[in-house]
Amino acid sequence: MKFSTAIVAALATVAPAFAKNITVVVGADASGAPALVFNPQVIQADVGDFINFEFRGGNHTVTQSSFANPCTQQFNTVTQQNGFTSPFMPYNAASGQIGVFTLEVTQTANPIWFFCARKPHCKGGMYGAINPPTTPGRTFADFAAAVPNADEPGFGVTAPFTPTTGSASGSASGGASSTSGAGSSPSASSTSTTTPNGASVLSARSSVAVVLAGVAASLLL
Ligand SMILES: *[C@@H]1O[C@H](CO)[C@@H](O)[C@H](O)[C@H]1NC(C)=O
Ligand SMILES: *[C@@H]1O[C@H](CO)[C@@H](O)[C@H](O)[C@H]1NC(C)=O
Ligand SMILES: [Cu+2]
Repeated sequence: MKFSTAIVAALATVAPAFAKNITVVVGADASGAPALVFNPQVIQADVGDFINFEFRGGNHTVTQSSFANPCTQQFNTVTQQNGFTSPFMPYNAASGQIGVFTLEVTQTANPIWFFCARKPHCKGGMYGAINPPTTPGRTFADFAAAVPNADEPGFGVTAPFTPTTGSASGSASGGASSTSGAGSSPSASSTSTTTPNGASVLSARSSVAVVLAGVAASLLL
């Protein structure tokens, strides 16, 4: 039985009726054993979808990075905001208690790159993307290929990230025309930046949803 916080429930009430819940398992493999994974690693989501990161092993974060710096939390120099991050979300094997970190997708024009900020987990495989482009040179495979040589400073360190402004003439070939930061939450921050180069901007709201108790992990997987 899963319980969500009032914050998540409030977001859900304003989401489109067709919004999907997408589960991403963090920190455990298919058998439930601890592993340095996000599963699935690549997520296709529509506006209004909720992505629920379920922390089922170890002690990890999900933190927004950028194409240029796949293992560093982004700092958007235009909005002066950090990319999203969860706190450290430790799995409690004794109780079976998991943490759930929920993002609501508010745009699909720009990809959302993410990683675990517990060094050296990013280079160990804990990175992923929401709606990565198919533009050659900007794909998830390109992002993944950059990870081994990326800086990985660990939790709490940010890297400047400057999105290309929406006045650029080119539009993304990943299928997007424009970004609407359709704010459906009073606490939402959103951006409306078109990035022809496919770099990510802050584009999702986050909230920490707690947590359930007393359910055996094997039943959850
Ligand atoms: C998604 O999850 C929320 C919160 O648990 C729930 O209220 C909503 O009905 C779910 N939506 C769908 C389409 O399953
Ligand atoms: C999770 O990791 C953080 C950062 O190292 C640490 O502060 C926290 O105590 C850890 N939690 C548990 C339950 O191990
Ligand atoms: Cu981790």
